[in-house]
This record gives sequence, C-alpha cells and structure tokens, in this order.
Amino acid sequence: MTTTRTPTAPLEATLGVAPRSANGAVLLLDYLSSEKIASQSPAWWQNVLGVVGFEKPPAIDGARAPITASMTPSLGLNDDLCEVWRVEGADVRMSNGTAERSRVRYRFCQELLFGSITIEERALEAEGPPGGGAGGRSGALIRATELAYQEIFAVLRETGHPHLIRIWNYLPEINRDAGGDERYRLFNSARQLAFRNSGQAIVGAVPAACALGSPAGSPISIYFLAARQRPRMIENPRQTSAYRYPPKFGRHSPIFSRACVLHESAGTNLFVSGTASIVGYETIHQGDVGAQTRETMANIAALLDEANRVVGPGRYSLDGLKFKVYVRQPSDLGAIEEALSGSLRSSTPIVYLHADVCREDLLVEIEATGESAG
Ligand code: 3EB
Repeated sequence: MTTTRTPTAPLEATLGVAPRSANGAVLLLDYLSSEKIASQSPAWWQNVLGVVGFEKPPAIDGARAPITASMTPSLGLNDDLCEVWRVEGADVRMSNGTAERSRVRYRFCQELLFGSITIEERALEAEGPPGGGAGGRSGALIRATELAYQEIFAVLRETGHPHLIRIWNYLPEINRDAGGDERYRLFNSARQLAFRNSGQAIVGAVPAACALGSPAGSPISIYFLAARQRPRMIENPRQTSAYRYPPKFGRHSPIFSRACVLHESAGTNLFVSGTASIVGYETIHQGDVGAQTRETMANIAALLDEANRVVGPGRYSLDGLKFKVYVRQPSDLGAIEEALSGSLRSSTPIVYLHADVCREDLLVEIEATGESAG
C-alpha cells in the first residue's frame, strides 16, 4: 500500500468518493397529488419523513410515515396536492416514533425529524371545569397548546433532535373572541409558557413558524421539523422580531424567528416563516390586498438578503423558493396572483390555501422554503 495523503487532501478525495457536507442527509420538499403518492414504491417510502395534506389528511394505504393535514382548504388549481418531506443520502436510516404516552407521531433519521400532532379541543373541554369563561372553552385551547408543545419538546429530547427548525400551527377560528381574548392571543400565551416550562429559549434561537386559522370544528393541527445540529436563525431588518412585539399585540409575544437556515446541509435548507404586510410591528396597507401582497414580498426579499449576508453571498434568491400563500378571502385570489406575478416567475411553485391570518387586518400571509444555489 503506497498511497499517501497530502495534508491538505480531504479524506473523501483520497478514497475516491464525492465530498459530502458534514451533514449527510439532504432534505427535499415536493408537492405531489395523493394519487401520485399512493403509487410510489416501498423504496420511495423508506425515505419519507412525513406527508401533509391541506383540507384533510390524504387516505393512503400502507404509508410508513406520519400523515397529517393543515385543515386549510386549497384554492384554485391545487386540489389534492400534498406536501411531502423526504430525505436523501448515502446512509439514511429511518425510525418511527414509539413514545406511548405521546400524541405526537414522528419519524426521523440521524439528522432530521418530522412530527405531527392533532388535538380536539372538545376532548379537553370535557375534562375541564364546566361552563364558559377562562376555565372552560378558552381553557381547552390553552391546555391543548401547552400539552402539544410539552409533548413535542419531550420527543425532541428523547430522540436527540433538540433544535426545532420550523413549526406549522393551525388553530380553528383563530380570530374568534374567547372570554375577552382573541384565540390567537391565548395561543401565544400558552405557547410562550410551554417554551419556558420546557427550558427553551424564548428569544433568538426560536423556530421559524406560522400560525393560521382553520374552519370551526377542525382539530388543532401542529407539525414540525427538528434537527440534531443547531440551525441559524434569521431576523428581518424591516421588522421588529416577533418575540419583541409590544404588549398591544397580546400579553405574551409570539415565539418565532423570521427564518431559519440549516447552513451545513444541501437540499431544502431555508425556511421562511409566515410573512405578512407588517413593517416594524404595525400592519400596513389595511384593506388593500394587492399592496399587502407586494409588501409581504418586499419582506421576503429583505429576509433573503439577510440570509445571504449571514450565511454567504448568492445562496438564496426568490427564483429558488417554493411558496404557500394563505388567503383570508377567496375572492382576493385573483388580486394576489396578479400582485405576485410582478416578482415571481410563472414557473414558481405556489400553493394557495384558504385560511384566516392571525391579525384581523391581514388579508394574506406567505411562507416559503428554499434550496441554496450551487
Ligand atoms: C407576523 O409577522 C404575522 O405566531 O407563529 C407569522 C408567522 C405570524 C408566525 C406565529 C405569526 C406566527 O406577526 C403573523
């Protein structure tokens, strides 16, 4: 054996294999019809982390990964699409969640975990004090939120994926008043309490997120991605960090980052939180859905600039993103599409969903995921 390694040659080059990033797992996001998903081979399922339907969970026999739904109906031509999270890599071994006491269903590989939980508030109302008021109907939302987050953090501890990178929150009737407080504000209080009680940071290293309203009668539905490695959180220079919103938006600030980057990872590695027409901390362009859409895209463009500044120039651009657009009033769909055509190519993947946005004066909210260039 005469081969020697020069001190500078990477081990992979010496061994004649392609260099891999420190993080071998590559996360991929696809939007596929449930029919297409149902026709996939067992080998394909092997690498699936989770599947998310929109209006309801897709009926798929023999699925090996958690299947959930946001409970928000799709608009336009996106009927029946599902969001599919998949991992590729040389040596990806998947495990499924088994924690018996937990309602969280999850699947994970070494680096990444997908999980989902749905909770019916009605089931908790039955357990709580009788009647309305703080202990009754609103109490069920608060308890459900605390339980969901407590169980999520327990799963992350047990499996060794301590870093929440992205979490999607869907609450029925998010803007409805419950005992003097809007339900979104009650959710914010319970979420913040759950973060504190589980020893989680409530500023800085907090996940990217969104919080949308689903129709009355839907279960609370929450799904998430977590990682073994610490991600980078990105804030938007045009916006006050949500965890520093002043108390007029609720006693307890929302806990989320504007975006999150898995910077050592190939594949889908940028997660842009739900983004709306907010500059500083105030809603702007009230009543003008076109202007709100353009302002939202200006916020996303500013976030991409900030991500490129933090992790390295030229990695992210609007053209490399996939979008989900939440529309409060279906009749606004045309105006929103028109406004987006000003900044996005016609080939850009966009899913439109009907959902209430978490401030009454917001008509549209947009989230995105991206891969880095090169
Ligand atoms: C905003 O910027 C709009 O409560 O988790 C966006 C993303 C919004 C996440 C959340 C809320 C959340 O404040 C609303």
